[in-house]
Amino acid sequence: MSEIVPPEVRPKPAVPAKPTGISSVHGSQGSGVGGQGAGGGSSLLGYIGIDTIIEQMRKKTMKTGFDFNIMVVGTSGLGKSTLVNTLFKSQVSRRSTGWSRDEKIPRTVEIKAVSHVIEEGGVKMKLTVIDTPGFGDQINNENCWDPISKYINEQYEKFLKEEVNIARKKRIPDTRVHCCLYFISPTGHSLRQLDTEFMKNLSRMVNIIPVIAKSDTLTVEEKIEFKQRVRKELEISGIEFYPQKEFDEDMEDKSDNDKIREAMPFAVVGSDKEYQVNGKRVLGRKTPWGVVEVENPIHCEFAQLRDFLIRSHLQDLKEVTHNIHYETYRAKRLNDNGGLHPISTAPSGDTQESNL
Ligand SMILES: Nc1nc2c(ncn2[C@@H]2O[C@H](COP(=O)(O)OP(=O)(O)OP(=O)(O)O)[C@@H](O)[C@H]2O)c(=O)[nH]1
Ligand SMILES: [Mg+2]
Repeated sequence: MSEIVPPEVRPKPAVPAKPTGISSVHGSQGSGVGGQGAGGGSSLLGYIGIDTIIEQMRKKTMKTGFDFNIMVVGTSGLGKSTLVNTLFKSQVSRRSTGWSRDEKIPRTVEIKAVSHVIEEGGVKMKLTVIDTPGFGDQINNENCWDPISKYINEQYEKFLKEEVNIARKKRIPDTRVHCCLYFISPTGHSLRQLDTEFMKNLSRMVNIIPVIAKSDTLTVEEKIEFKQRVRKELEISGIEFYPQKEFDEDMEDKSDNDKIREAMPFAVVGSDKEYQVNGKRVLGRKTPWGVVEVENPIHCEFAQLRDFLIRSHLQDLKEVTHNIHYETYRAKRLNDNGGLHPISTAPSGDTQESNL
């Protein structure tokens, strides 16, 4: 990734090698030149400091920060905008997205990106959530994914345009969609044809993460059964959702990702309202029989989804976006363009600028 790649080799290392006084190591082991460094304490098997790359990368990332962009899509009224608010108001940032506490979230009518720069432990992340209008309530829903795929491609195009510039920016603002949360209606039945078609189309250009919306409307058994059915139907339809099996790098990766794939699609509940439960303020949905707590893993899988997106797979989502989805777009685009001519972009509507 542009911002988290190892820093270039420089004459002076950012982190001093330790222990000091190690001279360079030439030739094969045991050639007898050890112990010639200043202080005489080094040997051929002495510490070189390769592991300091981690510290160097950490420092670099802390300085530059990084972008992470999540898009929410799905049919109308499934709680997409609510979940955007939930993400920002939950432990991700404890901030609000602009609606006041009692304001009702209006129906989304255009693609809208909301960003917050979140800082933790000295690391800055610009989290952008791209909210999209719900679809599926037209008589003809054919190609209803066009505005979404157009937006995704526009961000690739913007990045490509910056990359092929002769005077390139040191850090290209990354507005590319790193993952797309696809909201599935909690019907308890099957996926609708529109869902499978939509996901199939989009999974070729972006990381798709299916989620079951409004899971508080399902009983525990219904939820388990519905999740199983959705997984099966996704497999039958050949929809590759993230983390894609073909990109597992080794057995450890495969075993970790298998567990996640078996837990998907995460059944979430969204809310931006806070209630007092056992002396603590929690985000939740108040019902006559109690509060459904959004961040309580016993009540729903929102916290699991958030940890998966941010704590365990953020870097991988960015890498798959860059190395697979963007690369596919880039290769096609340069091929179509003869690979030589300057590329012109149409103005891309609602876009974001990095303010990191
Ligand atoms: N039961 C339940 N209701 C929810 C949940 N999330 C949102 N809602 C309610 O569902 C309604 C629609 O929520 P929105 O967030 O506007 O849905 P949307 O998907 O953004 O809708 P569009 O913008 O029309 O696509 C609101 O009344 C929300 O309060 C949930 O997890 N469970
Ligand atoms: Mg909405």
